Amino acid sequence: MARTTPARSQFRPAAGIDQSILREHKGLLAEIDRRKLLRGTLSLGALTMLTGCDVADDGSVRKALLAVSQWNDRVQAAIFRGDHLAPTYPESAVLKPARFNAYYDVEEIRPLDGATWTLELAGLIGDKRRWTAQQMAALPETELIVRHICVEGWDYVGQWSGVRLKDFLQRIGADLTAKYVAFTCADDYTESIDMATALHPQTILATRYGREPITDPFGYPLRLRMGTKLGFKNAKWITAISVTNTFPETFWSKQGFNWFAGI
Ligand SMILES: Nc1nc2c(c(=O)[nH]1)N[C@H]1C(S)=C(S)[C@@H](COP(=O)(O)O)O[C@H]1N2
Ligand SMILES: [Mo]
Repeated sequence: MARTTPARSQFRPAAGIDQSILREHKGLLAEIDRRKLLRGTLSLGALTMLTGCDVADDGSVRKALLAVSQWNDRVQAAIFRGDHLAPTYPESAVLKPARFNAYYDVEEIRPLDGATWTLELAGLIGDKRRWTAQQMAALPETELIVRHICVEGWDYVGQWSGVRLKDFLQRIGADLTAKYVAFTCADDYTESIDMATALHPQTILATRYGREPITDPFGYPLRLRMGTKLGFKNAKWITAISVTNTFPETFWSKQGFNWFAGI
């Protein structure tokens, strides 16, 4: 499976998984599959992403698979729930400041100018007028204190607030029967989610963290935050939102990685 290699080492997928190595670890793979990691959508691409390391030699493959297996237990406990509501936490559990991640290092972020930034709306939306950062931050807020889980194997509880995506989509006259909502970011990142997740009560367009405006590394002025999706789905530095029935490929899906990544 050939794929492009993102710059940051933690995200570097193996150029390909040696089939004989996988055969040797059939038991572990079966175990991961039995637990229906990411709703059974685990692909080899997702595995390379989940392991986050170069699975070139036997030792690292075994370590990586064990890490995935254990991580899966943690994820199941943390977010895989029948009622589809992610657990919430007390304010005392919130990590401040939040923990940064992107597919590049924090020194390389390019802060956005909140005074000139506007949100572009596209696709199946009735009112496509642009929104300013001030307007977005003035919308009625919902607060989420949920666990952010990154597939690199770390997590933290964060406190994000902003308008519910469902309320925003209604306000702009979006077609709520459409299949997908797609996000374009100021870096070359893109993400997209299913409409059910877009309408989920724990899905917000966050403008604040710990009740203060979100700072540059964490997606100022607007980022997506969902209780029911893994870290990488939570697009930062959003510049455009589009509603569509055509599957919107994403930064990661284009490289063969798992798209749903949640409950
Ligand atoms: N635009 C953009 N959004 C992004 C990323 C990115 O590189 N660019 N990285 C994702 C990943 S992998 C994670 S874990 C979270 C990290 O969010 P945080 O820095 O707020 O903890 O952002 C996600 N959203
Ligand atoms: Mo992540």
